[in-house]
Amino acid sequence: MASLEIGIIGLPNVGKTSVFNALTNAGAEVTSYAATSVSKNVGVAAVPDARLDKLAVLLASRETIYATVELCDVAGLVRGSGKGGGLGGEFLGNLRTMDAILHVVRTFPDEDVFHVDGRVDPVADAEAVDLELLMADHAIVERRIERLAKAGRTGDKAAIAEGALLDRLLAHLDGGAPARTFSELIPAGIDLLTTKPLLYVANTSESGDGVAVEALREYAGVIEVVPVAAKFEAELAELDDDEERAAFLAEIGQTEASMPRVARAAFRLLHLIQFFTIGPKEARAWPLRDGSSAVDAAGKIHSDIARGFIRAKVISTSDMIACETNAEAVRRGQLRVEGREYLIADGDIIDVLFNV
Ligand SMILES: Nc1nc2c(ncn2[C@@H]2O[C@H](COP(=O)(O)OP(=O)(O)OP(=O)(O)O)[C@@H](O)[C@H]2O)c(=O)[nH]1
Ligand SMILES: [Mg+2]
Repeated sequence: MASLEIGIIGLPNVGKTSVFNALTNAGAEVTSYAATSVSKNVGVAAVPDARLDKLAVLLASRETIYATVELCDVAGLVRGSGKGGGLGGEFLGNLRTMDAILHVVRTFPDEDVFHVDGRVDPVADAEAVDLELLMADHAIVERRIERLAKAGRTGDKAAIAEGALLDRLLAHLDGGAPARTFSELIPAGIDLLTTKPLLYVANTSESGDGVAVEALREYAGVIEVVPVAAKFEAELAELDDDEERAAFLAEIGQTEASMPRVARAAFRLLHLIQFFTIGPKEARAWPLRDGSSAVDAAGKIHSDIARGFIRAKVISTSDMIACETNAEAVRRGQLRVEGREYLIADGDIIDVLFNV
């Protein structure tokens, strides 16, 4: 994966762009452009990590390079989009290329901010958007079933079997459940939206909107809900003074900005971990799929490093912080030598010896 791409969706005017701004603050590059009738914002957000900050201090690294997430803020989802055509169809098409969906739901009450239905009801809003995604998938599965039925009439056994499977999937969708909870394997090449990894962001007021967020959590079930006071944070993002920003965050009961929280949720959702490379030049974080080996990690850094992999020196972040210096880590025997099959753990610091 080059950079993780996350698409922001939600009803019109619920604060998607405010969430986007809150998440992509502090030097993040934001470009705004209009493509036909869709105007979208694309921004790269760094994923701050306190462990990497500490390591950079220990090693006196000149630069700290965090992992990044690309966020794409598109126009609001209009009812009926799921049926395709016009802005809705294009909008949903944009989503298909994303690694994950971040669904923004308004919980903040504010009579001055227009709501498409004239009332603030996070569960009804979330349901309305989820229903559009479900309808879009429904249309795709239905079209595929029609095509398979034609092939099936010529006696194509595989087409008949897939058609039967898709009939069951369609019934599942008709019951209001997303494709991600369908118990059978969905054939490759069917690009559905309700199989995409999903996170909810509750766009809250400064008070946190406890009751509304709890209701949304209940609706979301196993899917994570991350509260973000978007308007408040987007304003904080304009402050240059870190301490001042921290003080404002503390006032609403937060110890950190929302980006690390959202990023951690997205990493969990996508089964991603991070490993670090550190030295006097830079301290750098690399996202990696959980369950990857040392040679996979080497390949993230450079394909040559994977090809010429000899061995990796590995130490966990906590051990390194306890040891403070490489020399001490060696003295305590905590700098392990690992082979190409070693499974990387979250927070491993690795140094690959390779030969090209
Ligand atoms: N009070 C309050 N207002 C907010 C909050 N978040 C967004 N708003 C306001 O809601 C309005 C819409 O915010 P946007 O971020 O533009 O919403 P959007 O979902 O991107 O809107 P569209 O792109 O037009 O669909 C603006 O007037 C914001 O100032 C919030 O947390 N609290
Ligand atoms: Mg917007």
